Amino acid sequence: MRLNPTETDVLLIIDVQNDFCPGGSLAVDGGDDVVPVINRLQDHFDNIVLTQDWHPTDHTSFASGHAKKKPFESVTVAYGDQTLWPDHCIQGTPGADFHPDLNRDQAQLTIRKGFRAAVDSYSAFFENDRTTPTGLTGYLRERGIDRVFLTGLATDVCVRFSAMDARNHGFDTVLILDGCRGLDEKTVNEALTAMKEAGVRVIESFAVTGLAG
Ligand code: VGL
Ligand code: ZN
Repeated sequence: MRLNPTETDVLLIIDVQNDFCPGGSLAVDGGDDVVPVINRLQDHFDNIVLTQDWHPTDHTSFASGHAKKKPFESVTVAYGDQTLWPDHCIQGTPGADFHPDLNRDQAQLTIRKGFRAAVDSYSAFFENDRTTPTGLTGYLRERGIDRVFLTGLATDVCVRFSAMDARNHGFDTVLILDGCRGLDEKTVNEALTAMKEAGVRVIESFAVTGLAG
């Protein structure tokens, strides 16, 4: 069935940044493949919001700041477990820039997240302490938006957390599978199961654009 987004829908484009694309410090396999898919989708939406992972150099999620810790290990911080990552998306660096081919002319808002040194933020809605809002819920509500379509990177981290929070806030939530790529096959599958259980609808971009691939 063809979906026709209206003015009460938003396309949310999560973290399509150089560091998450091939050649970047936290590269997702095929991360740049989402760019043409997302660019085609944008013609079908009145409302488009970007997120940008935006960390200070001493960010708590960087393994480099924790003695004897390596990327992908975890530590306990004030709000619980935090996975450690290679340094990535440092404010003002090329790695934090959006992929150069991503069309950004139609986006109405960029939400930057993870800018507090002591708190990571995977979700577009809430930081990892699960209590600090980014303001996105209020923005969408005030604009009368009730359905969120998700695309971007990474399926198993920031896309997953954003989709779950969208559901928890009562938005109809749709994941556009070919507009997303993940870090790891196993955690991508876990993420898809968890999202579907939470009521997230999973589609291919074809359902919106009518175009294959
Ligand atoms: C992300 C790990 C750390 C993401 C951001 O965008 O999925 N993953 N920071
Ligand atoms: Zn990050």
